[in-house]
Amino acid sequence: MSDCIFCKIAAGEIPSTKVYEDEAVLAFRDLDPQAPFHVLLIPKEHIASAAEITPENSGVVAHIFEAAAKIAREQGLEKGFRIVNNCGEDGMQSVQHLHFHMLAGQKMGWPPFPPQKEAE
Ligand code: DGP
Repeated sequence: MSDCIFCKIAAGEIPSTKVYEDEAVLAFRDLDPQAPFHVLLIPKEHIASAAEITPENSGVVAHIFEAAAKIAREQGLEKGFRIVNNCGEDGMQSVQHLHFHMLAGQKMGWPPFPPQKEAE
């Protein structure tokens, strides 16, 4: 996808701080970190969102989770981490290329959204 920021990062056309790379997956530091450790894991192939995962392309998702476990070992994240995928408008996805946020270095909050008042 010629106008996709994350395709450009994967192609090396936009610089990023890489944490992990192999033939199918890239992990790089988020521009706007929300935790002491915050990287984005992306497939190099363009998949627009989690809603576009199919039997044909789902293998790369397993590959991304393997990469995350490797990163956790390499970066000393033995206390744990959180992986988040934002999908679509309600999921607050802002970049339309599948990505997983890997957050660590502090205790995470839950739930990840303000409590909503129930409809009366
Ligand atoms: P989301 O809101 O889930 O679509 O997350 C998109 C994330 O991508 C957001 O945390 C900021 C990050 N981001 C956007 N543009 C760039 C960029 O050019 N470089 C880097 N490193 N991160 C970016």
